[in-house]
Amino acid sequence: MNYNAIAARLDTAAQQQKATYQTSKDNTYSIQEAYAIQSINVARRYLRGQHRVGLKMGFTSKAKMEQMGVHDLIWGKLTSDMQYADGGTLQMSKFIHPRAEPEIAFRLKHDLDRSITRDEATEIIDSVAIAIEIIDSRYEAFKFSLEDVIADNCSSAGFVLGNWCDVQAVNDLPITLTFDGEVIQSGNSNAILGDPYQSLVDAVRLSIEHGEPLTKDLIILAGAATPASYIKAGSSIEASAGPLGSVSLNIVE
Ligand code: OOG
Ligand code: MG
Repeated sequence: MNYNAIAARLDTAAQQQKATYQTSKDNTYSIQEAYAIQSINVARRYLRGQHRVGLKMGFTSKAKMEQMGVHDLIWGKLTSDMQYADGGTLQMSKFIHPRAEPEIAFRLKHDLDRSITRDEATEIIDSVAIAIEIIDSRYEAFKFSLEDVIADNCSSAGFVLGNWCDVQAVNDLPITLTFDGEVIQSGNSNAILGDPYQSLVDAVRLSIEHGEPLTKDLIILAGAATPASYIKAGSSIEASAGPLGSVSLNIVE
């Protein structure tokens, strides 16, 4: 398998907004190989001057696993070009077939070179926020195997953060996604691994296992508590989660 060629094909698909075929259709590859391809894929963004601003956890809820037909926790990188301002504008033409999902975000208080326990989770962050993640699979029809989606940097394409709030319990919060004021998705934060802070614990563990320790100020998206919904030009989308408030994006052509 030519990792470089697969990474280049996925990166080009993202840059040209043109979907590509699933590598798994004619190749068997391992999760480990898929992460090796993801690294090359993301490194191409770094070479273009972007930098790592965070990471995102995927398939941390049953709702997401069932929607996409895959059943394992995955993680991808968030780069500087993916971040949008709250209330800002997102241009559909920069994406292939983008979907939005409501998420919870954490911000790291300091560098971390070891795994943490659940009890330590609230001590390693300085804030929490509501977020919207924009995912945009580079595969045709938004269909993939677990290896395919990992190689594709877990569909990472965009994100927007609400106001940073003081560290607090984020359990049992109602989470909703609205399009033009209409509720499109609703769920509960406990759908994220039974406890959104568990997603943070797993993010730290994965970063240590992969030899890419996390650093101060990195953002961690805990994974969606609800299925994702396709967005369309002309709408205003908003996510909210009780005390964390809300965050919005305007979608244009
Ligand atoms: C993969 C990304 C999954 C989440 O929050 O579970 C994800 C996808 O669904 O395309 O971001
Ligand atoms: Mg997500």
